[in-house]
Amino acid sequence: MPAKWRCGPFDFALDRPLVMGIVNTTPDSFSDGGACFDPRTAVATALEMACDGADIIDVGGESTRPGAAAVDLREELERVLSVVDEIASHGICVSVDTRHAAVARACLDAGAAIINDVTGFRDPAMTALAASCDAGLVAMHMRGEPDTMASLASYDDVVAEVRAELASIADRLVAAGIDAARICLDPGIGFAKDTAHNLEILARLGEFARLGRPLLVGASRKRFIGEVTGETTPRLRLGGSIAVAVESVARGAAVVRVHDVRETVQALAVTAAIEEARPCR
Ligand code: HH2
Repeated sequence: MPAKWRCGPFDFALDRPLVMGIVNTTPDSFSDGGACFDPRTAVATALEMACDGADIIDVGGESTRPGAAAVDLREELERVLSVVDEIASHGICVSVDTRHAAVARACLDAGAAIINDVTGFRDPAMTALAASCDAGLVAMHMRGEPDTMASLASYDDVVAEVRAELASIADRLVAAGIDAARICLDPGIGFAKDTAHNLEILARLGEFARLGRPLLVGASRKRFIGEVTGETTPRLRLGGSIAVAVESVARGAAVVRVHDVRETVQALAVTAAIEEARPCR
């Protein structure tokens, strides 16, 4: 695993897994149905997550679930900007989850240290912005758009193809002058992947190590956990979400993106202690 992930003023030594807490300032996210739509609740939730051990808070103002209502730029900015500003003012590492360069730019100015782009910096304006700043970058794999991605979930070898597509995203970012040490890659669980694809990616996560970049896994409360367990309420998928976080870290993930920070931090601490206690490591 690479030794470091550079994110503006935050330099993460990747000697333990990082936990990224999710704060969706949306009325319609699949996982929490608007729990943090109110900016004061969003900030309070983020501060609580930081106290519970989150290393990064990921703030998003647009749901990417299939069928989500489109959000115009002004609305997205209004949802995220004051929240990012307030959380960052507490010295917390904030990531902005956006596909839009104008939103990312404003959030960087407000103190965000990471841009998390589910489209893998597909928009040239996003790549140009990334090249002009020193923020950390999360480049996620997806195909198409949230509304079309399900029809593009067709692979001969999902791991080989997603890995190759992530490699070409990383190459494109480096060719644009971006220091590779700023780049974190994400296979995009649930984005243009069905349940079998998600499970195979998780089972073979170790094969992404050859990309030479830290890996982020965002599986928390996602539909495939419901399909495996029969649990239809996203909020009640905590057990499955923790299982995925623990298994992802065991297979080399550097960052897990989760809704339930306190429980995930606890699970990872116990797993790490068990690993520590193993003789002849
Ligand atoms: N998943 C979601 C959103 N952003 N970013 C990264 N890097 N990786 C992910 O897997 C990822 C992401 C979707 O989850 P959520 O934010 O909980 O839901 P919604 O898009 O409905 O707001």
